[in-house]
Amino acid sequence: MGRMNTVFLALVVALITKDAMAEQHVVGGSQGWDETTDFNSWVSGQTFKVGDQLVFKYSSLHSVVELGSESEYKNCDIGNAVNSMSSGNDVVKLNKPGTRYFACGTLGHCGQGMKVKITTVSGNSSTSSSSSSSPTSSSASQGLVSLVLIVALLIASLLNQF
Ligand SMILES: [Cu+2]
Repeated sequence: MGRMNTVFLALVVALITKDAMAEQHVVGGSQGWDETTDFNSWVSGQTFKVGDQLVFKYSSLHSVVELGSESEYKNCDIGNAVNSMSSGNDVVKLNKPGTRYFACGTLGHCGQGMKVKITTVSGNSSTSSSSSSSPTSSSASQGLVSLVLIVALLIASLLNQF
C-alpha cells in the first residue's frame, strides 16, 4: 500500500511539474488569428508567463507584425513594425515580463480589430498581475489543490509505513 502511494505521489509531482512548465497559447483559441475573432475576450481568459509561447495560426490572407508601442497599436500604425511573420504558424516566445503588441499586416485588418496586446508576467510570482479582476486565478488555485493533495499523500504514505 505504501508503494502504491509513492507511485501516485510521483504521478502528482509529474503533473504539477508539467503545469509549471512553459505553456503554448494559440492566439484567438480555436478560431485562431482571424478578423472575426474577439481577441479582447480571448486575452482576458489567459495568463501569459515568462517562458510561454504564442502561436499564431492563420491563412495566407493574414500575417503578423509586432509593434513597438502602445500608440502604434492603438492607431494600427504598422509602418515601424519591430518584427513581421507570415508562415501561417508563427511561434513567439515571451521571454521577459512586459507588454507586447501584435497586429495583422494585411491592409485594413488591424482596424477591424485584428490586433492583440499581450502582457507577460514573471512566472514565479502569482501576485505580479496588476489587474486580475476576472476569473484568471483558476490555474493558481489548481496549483494549490495539487499542493494540498501532495501533502495529504505524503502524510498518508508516512502513516502507512508505521
Ligand atoms: Cu488579417
